[in-house]
Amino acid sequence: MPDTDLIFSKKHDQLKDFTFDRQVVEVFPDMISRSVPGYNTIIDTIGRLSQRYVTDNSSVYDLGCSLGAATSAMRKAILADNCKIIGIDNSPAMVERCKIHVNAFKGKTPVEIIEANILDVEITNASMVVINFTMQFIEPELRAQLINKIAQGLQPGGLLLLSEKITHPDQVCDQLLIDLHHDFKRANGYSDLEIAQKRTALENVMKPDSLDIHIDRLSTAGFNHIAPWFQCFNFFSLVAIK
Ligand code: GEK
Repeated sequence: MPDTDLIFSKKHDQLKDFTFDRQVVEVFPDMISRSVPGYNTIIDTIGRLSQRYVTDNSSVYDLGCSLGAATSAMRKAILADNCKIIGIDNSPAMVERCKIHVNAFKGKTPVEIIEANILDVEITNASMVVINFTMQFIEPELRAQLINKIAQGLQPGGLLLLSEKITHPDQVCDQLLIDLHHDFKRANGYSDLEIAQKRTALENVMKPDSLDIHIDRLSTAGFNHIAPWFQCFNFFSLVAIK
């Protein structure tokens, strides 16, 4: 059983910006599954997609891998030979714990977990790239550069899986989706105080785009086939094929 996320359960006099530090690492599996609608479905689907799209002699990237949930799902599912999975995260505490999680299982596909900024790493010979709820933490003006780099590093026919929290351009719909997400968190045991304090802590750190902006950015980068396959409230996941 993962430790329960109680980080924002007490009133903080001064809220600091949210960071992926050791305290977050301790409760991360509980935090993400109680906060992100459809998280487990998305992780399962990443595994299924890797079985279909990962090709022999290629690389697979998990950008912002946290504790390696997507990496592990792909490692279990990949059938192709002579591939490797590269998981990248810039939080030292996440990387340290991720290595322990990943090394606890053996699999035919080797995994390398690297501590780095995903903006700085090279992507080459990739058949699949996953960026699962990480782009929202990248400065908006740097997102096109990241997507262009992924598009260039993917083989023709390669697949990008992108999941993000989104905003809705219509204010009424946006507020409704936010309210429904907060209801989801309340139903999963978070109090109004926890929801409000986490929201404030994330304000300067997480900057969601609209679905249209994501799709435009992917088309401009040269992805020929784009399909949002999952949406629940203000969270979505899409596949983009080069
Ligand atoms: C999962 N994908 O479980 N470079 C590298 N890592 C980064 C950067 C960056 N510039 N910015 C943020 N991160 C995971 C969940 S969590 C999503 C992803 C969430 C990392 C950050 O350290 C954290 O581990 C991850 O991106 C975002 O499928 O918590 O909402």
